[in-house]
Amino acid sequence: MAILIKHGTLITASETFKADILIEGEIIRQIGRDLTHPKADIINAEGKFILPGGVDAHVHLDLPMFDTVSSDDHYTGGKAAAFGGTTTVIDFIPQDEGTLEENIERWQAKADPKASVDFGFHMNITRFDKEVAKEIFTLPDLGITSLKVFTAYNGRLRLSDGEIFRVMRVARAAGILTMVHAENGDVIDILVDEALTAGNKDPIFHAKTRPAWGTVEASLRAAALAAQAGDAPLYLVHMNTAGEVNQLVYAREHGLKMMGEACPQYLFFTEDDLRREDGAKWVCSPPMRTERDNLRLWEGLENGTIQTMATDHCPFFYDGTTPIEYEGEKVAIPGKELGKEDFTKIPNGLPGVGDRMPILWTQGVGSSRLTPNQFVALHCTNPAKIFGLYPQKGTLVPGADADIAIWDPDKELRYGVDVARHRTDYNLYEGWQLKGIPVMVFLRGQKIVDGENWYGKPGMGRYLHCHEGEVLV
Ligand code: DUC
Ligand code: ZN
Ligand code: ZN
Repeated sequence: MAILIKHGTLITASETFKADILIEGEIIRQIGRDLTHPKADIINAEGKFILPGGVDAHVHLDLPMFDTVSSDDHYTGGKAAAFGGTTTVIDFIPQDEGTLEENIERWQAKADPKASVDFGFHMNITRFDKEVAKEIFTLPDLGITSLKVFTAYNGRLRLSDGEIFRVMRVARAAGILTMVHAENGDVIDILVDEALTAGNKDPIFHAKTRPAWGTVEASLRAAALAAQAGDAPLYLVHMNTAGEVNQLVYAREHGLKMMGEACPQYLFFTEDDLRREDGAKWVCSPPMRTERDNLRLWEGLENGTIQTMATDHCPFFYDGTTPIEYEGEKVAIPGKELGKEDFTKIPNGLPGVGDRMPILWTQGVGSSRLTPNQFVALHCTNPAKIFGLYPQKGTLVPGADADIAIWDPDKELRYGVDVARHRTDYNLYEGWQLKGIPVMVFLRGQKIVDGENWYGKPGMGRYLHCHEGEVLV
């Protein structure tokens, strides 16, 4: 089976050029001018941009939280991703009971039959001892070359500084990248207790009890631990404060291999959104900050201080008591209403995997803040390189997987929950006017999105063995 995409303008992280693309089976066979093939299906992409399928390196699918579960699983989340031009996601495996390998097997058993786009895994390390240290060395053989540690969520996910230091040393020796969630867990717990005692239970107190200083300080702490761990490579997830951008610059000036990840929500929203009547929709951790933070994060993207754009996709229903229609069925999953009386009970997380590329195209490329090549670097190529999936993923080159998004730069639409395909009842970008969206998407040579139509299936997504990644600093 061959497909020939003709007359499109290809956009990679470094070049923009007109060419045809020949897909044979699952891979890109040829890129060049005036390509022909006797049997290929021809797609005329005149006037369209051809982008590599996006790589979202930070999603949470089917994640149990509080008394519910995030509302996109590996099928529905992959479908939403695909409609937004993303064909690879990297999901986090919680470290529950048992060995790391048992945890990975359990998560894989959930993901495999459902996945509708290709997927890799990061491993959360939230419990650490000598056994876990040994097991970390086995992760690369299982296809996992990144792990995440937390400086917050005391008594649940957090490791002590000493444990993080040890994890970083082991990870470095094993060729594994350490990712860090930077907040100050001690301060958060004290402020949450005080807020509840004072009867401050509205969503805004989610932001007020998780101050930006804690994030800035914890990001520098993580950098310092990485330095002392023998210059362990470090990846700062979901950057949300101006100060983190400064810490990235500082760490690099001191020769550290520290990279950073932005997420759209921290570019567009502030804690004022949590003051709205429906503020629970914006509750995630870390929380929204200020306009100054938004701007500094934009600068970090524009000048290359930040390497990737991911999402931290972890959606919940706003009103999980009222069903939505999803693929012809009524679906309701308990969500944000669980915290109606108390912000600490609002499930943390937002939809975003499908929004990432369309929103950033309009807001980033459309406003000339980002070039189309920077857009591809941030959304496709850099995450693929950092997490060891390049050049199979994240670029347009002969031999790569034929993961392709055909982009119509002129198409305008009003975005919102009815357009985005997340399995939830709201969208953060409701009513936003967009120009430029993916109109056809291929996963390893199979057309999975064509306009409004979905051709993907559960189980079509394949588990990706991540290799040791590149340090992009
Ligand atoms: N933050 C969230 O808001 N949700 C999932 C995990 C995380 O770190
Ligand atoms: Zn996190
Ligand atoms: Zn996350």
